[in-house]
Amino acid sequence: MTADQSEPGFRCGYIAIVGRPNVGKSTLMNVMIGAKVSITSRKAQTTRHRITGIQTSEHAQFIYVDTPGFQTRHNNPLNRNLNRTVTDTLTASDVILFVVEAGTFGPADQQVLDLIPKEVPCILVLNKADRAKDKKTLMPFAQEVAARYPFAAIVPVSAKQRFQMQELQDEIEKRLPENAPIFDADDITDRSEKFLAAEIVREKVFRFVGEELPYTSTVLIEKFEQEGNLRRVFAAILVERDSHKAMLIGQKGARLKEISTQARLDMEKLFGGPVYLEIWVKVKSGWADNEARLRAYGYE
Ligand SMILES: Nc1nc2c(ncn2[C@@H]2O[C@H](COP(=O)(O)OP(=O)(O)OP(=O)(O)O)[C@@H](O)[C@H]2O)c(=O)[nH]1
Ligand SMILES: [Mg+2]
Repeated sequence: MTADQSEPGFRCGYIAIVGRPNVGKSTLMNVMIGAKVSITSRKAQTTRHRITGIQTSEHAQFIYVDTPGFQTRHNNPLNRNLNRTVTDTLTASDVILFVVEAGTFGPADQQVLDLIPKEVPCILVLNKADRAKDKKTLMPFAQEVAARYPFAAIVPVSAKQRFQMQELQDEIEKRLPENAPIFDADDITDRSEKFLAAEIVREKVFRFVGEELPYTSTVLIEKFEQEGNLRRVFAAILVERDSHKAMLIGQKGARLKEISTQARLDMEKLFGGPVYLEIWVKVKSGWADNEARLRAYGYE
């Protein structure tokens, strides 16, 4: 499919997805664009970068910008970086999706709401509506949150069950400015395969290793080569301590093997070809506490 740049009335714009950690922002973006470009997990603070996901229809191009969940607890350089990413994204967007969990609104949600610039239309998205035992409770909850801000629209959804995705897209589309498309019609992200490969490995660390380790580790792609359809990826997982290295590797290397296999399968699906993946675990303490190092690891 190609987007006709000369078509009158074509709409194109940036849609920021914001909210406190773990409300389902990344899951929502992936479903909206129909591909998994942003990693997700049960644990809070999974997303660490601004990630663009693009979807083009006959009449419009939707450029979603997934952001890290806004951090309210630890004031370290990594979290300050994440929060700056959220605030920068908000002012540069045409529409904002403010995502909350249907039925829950707390101080962390309010802190994000306080950041939203009044001049950008903001849609309240009540995600995880599948979890509401009694659907009748959604209405009063929506009204309670709506009293806090002049939202342009309110849409209950379930990203997981693909519920009301079209309704949400319609609400977004009518608020996008008339513009020619910025990206090619078949682009799904502006991120490189190398970046996406690192993110996929990081997701598996979140999924397969205990509570603390995912937050004190990061992933570097040391080499990314392509030969025909085959990608060769050499990744390093950086951890703070020797004990973390042992945890990642597991008994007789079993855990690292599981991480590698799952990461490779996801890469093959996303890149559409075979992947050879090697992962090494390296101890490098203090990587998250140093601004210059963070920049070197791709944090803005
Ligand atoms: N029941 C239910 N769970 C959902 C839904 N959407 C997302 N989740 C789950 O919520 C958890 C968090 O999802 P993410 O998409 O990683 O959330 P996020 O807001 O991007 O989180 P951070 O990047 O950490 O801020 C995952 O376990 C998802 O599977 C939904 O509609 N219903
Ligand atoms: Mg996320």
